[in-house]
Amino acid sequence: MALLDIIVAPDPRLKRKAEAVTAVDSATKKLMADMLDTMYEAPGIGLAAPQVGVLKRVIVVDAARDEDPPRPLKMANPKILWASEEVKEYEEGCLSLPEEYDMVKRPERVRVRYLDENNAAQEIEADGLLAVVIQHEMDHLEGVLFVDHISSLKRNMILRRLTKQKKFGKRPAAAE
Ligand code: K1U
Ligand code: ZN
Repeated sequence: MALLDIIVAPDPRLKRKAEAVTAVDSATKKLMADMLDTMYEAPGIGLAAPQVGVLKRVIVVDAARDEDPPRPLKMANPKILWASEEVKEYEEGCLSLPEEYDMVKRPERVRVRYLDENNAAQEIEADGLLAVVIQHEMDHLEGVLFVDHISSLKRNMILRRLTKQKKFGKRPAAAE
């Protein structure tokens, strides 16, 4: 197991488009396993390869509820085949935007085709939190962050806060 460093915004590496994998080989399979370990350790419910500095179209997701068994998904070259017209708003977070959250509207249901860790083509239909997280992670593959879906006023506030944190260190804990 290897834990990978998660890139924190603002960082130009989070704004680049990732490249398709030609096939899920042993290196991609190891990347998927390391990303999943990194995601659970963070802790998070999704992670995209560009967040760990790898510009490949690979994401991992586990949106199972705490009381349910883990349901990890490892996906290469995910493609949305269909998205519902109905949209739903959900409060999103991002491991690359620590402690920042905001409401984002996305299609409520999506059908997605991808290559699994064994290079086999799979299709799933997702709704609820799973649909939110898959779409959020797929945005990372295009260099898009959840703050790109909100007003420029809020986005700039969040990015300014994160820039300050990088310059001066992490926010102090609230006084007791
Ligand atoms: O950085 C990421 O892309 C991961 C992100 C995924 C996500 C969460 C919520 C809505 C959309 C996308 C996270 O995992 S942020 C952390 C988080 O939400 C969480 C952490 C532990 C338990 C439950 C949730
Ligand atoms: Zn994210």
